[in-house]
Amino acid sequence: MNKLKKLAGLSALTFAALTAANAVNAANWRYAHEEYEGDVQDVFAYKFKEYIEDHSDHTLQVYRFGELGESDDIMEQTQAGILNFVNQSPGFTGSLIPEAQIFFIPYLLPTDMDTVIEFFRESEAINEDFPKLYSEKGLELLKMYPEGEMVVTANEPITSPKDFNNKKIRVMTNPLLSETYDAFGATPTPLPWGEVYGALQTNMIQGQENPIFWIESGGLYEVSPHLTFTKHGWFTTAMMANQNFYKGLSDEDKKLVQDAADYAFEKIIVHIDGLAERSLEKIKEASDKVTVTRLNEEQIEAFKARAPQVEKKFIKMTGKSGKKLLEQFKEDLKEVQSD
Ligand code: 6CS
Repeated sequence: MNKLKKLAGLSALTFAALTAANAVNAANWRYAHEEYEGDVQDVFAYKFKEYIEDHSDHTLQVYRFGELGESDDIMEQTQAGILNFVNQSPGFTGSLIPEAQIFFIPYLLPTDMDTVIEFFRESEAINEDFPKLYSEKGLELLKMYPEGEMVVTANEPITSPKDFNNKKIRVMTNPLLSETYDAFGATPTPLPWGEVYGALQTNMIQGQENPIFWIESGGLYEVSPHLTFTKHGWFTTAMMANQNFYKGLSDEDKKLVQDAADYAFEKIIVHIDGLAERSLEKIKEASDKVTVTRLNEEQIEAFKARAPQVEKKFIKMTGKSGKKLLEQFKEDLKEVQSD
């Protein structure tokens, strides 16, 4: 064999060895979320995947709603280490982390989108306190982000707490959200997502709350056509990793994961800008039964007046830790609102 051939042989061998080493180091991570193709959590997941796959040899498999079960199922699978990443909304995390219910104290978060986004970026409660609370449950919190303003849909327009009388309103499965709807005058009915459309269709429940994009994508307006903007809150969600998995990553991969979450967050902020307006247009085009009611200040006051009793329940449910978190939350809100 001449020298050149030998070298070529060697480099081919080295190349093959290096490729094999990369293949050994390259992992296929699993990530589940609670929504459908093209929805906010799906866009986040695919942006996260794009970053991971563009910046490493790792691959990411995304599972959407229903592929691995309900929200509680994908959380269990993540805690058990079967999944590496999960997007679970605080609406379903209340039994695991009671403090996550803070998002269901009505009228705590403002509805102005720029302020909400700044709050999520800057808040100490979001970026420092919550990661500690999730960590106690074996979860590495990577991002909390807003999906859209909450809107009530019902079988009639709602303009006052009186209109909620005798209406069963579906809530996500956290006890504080039940307190909120109880305070609003309704009969709260906790249900997992998979049962909501059917329950509305069969009149087992008479309403529910969700952001507009979800009311459109899930077709909720077909069975619950009266939309009311109450301005009482935002749908917030959280993306996290199994903590043992995360802690076992190299520093380089930890940074990759953090950077991918930051990248997906920036993309999602752009994605949700104007999303509610676009979704509402689609709803109006698809149905002539839909009505849209935007409460005026006086009407809002009637609901707002009932918020303090929910706040008290939150403190009762979460004790010292919840009280401290709420104080921090309010301080952070004050800071972004005074800018
Ligand atoms: O209402 C729900 O249960 C669902 N809503 C949204 C916006 N995302 C996922 C969640 O399961």
